[in-house]
Amino acid sequence: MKRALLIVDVQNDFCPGGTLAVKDGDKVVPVINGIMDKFDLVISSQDWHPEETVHFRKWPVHCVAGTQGAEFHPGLEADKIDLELLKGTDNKDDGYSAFEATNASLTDFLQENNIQHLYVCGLATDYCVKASAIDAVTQGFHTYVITDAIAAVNVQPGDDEKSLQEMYQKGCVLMESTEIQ
Ligand code: VGL
Ligand code: ZN
Repeated sequence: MKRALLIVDVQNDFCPGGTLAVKDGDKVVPVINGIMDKFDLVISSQDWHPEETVHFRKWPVHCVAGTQGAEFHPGLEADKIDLELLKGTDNKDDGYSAFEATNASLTDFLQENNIQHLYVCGLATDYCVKASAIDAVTQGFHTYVITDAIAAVNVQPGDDEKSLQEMYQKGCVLMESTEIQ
């Protein structure tokens, strides 16, 4: 049984002080650092937008490719990442899911490395974590969402709970980091 950790969008702009800061976004960092060594492979995604995109009609400008806001949170142990995916690079769509990355195919990478179990953490619960986890389970991967290693935008209060429910309904397993063997 081989398993991989997918770290979604742990980037400066989604952390306190960033342009699309998620409440407690930075709190996921030590939790993620503490579990990275448990996995055969570690994969990250980064929101990597062009300066002008339809995405910025609904969101403040964030994670523009190559800017400091698009960098990983400085506390993340990024040297342990085996594959860095970039997504949201197109100017015509949101690109929420790590499976929509444009620099590499997550599906191909998982298949080539015989990964059947994908553990998802990072930011934000209600957008990119949700989209990535649902794509993973839909593609047939055993998919786990690490509930103490995610944080939500919560445009509407309760979006976090709704998102967890939706992921669970689609077949994702919800678990805490302490339950990972
Ligand atoms: C995200 C809103 C806009 C995310 C990205 O990473 O969840 N959310 N762009
Ligand atoms: Zn974005």
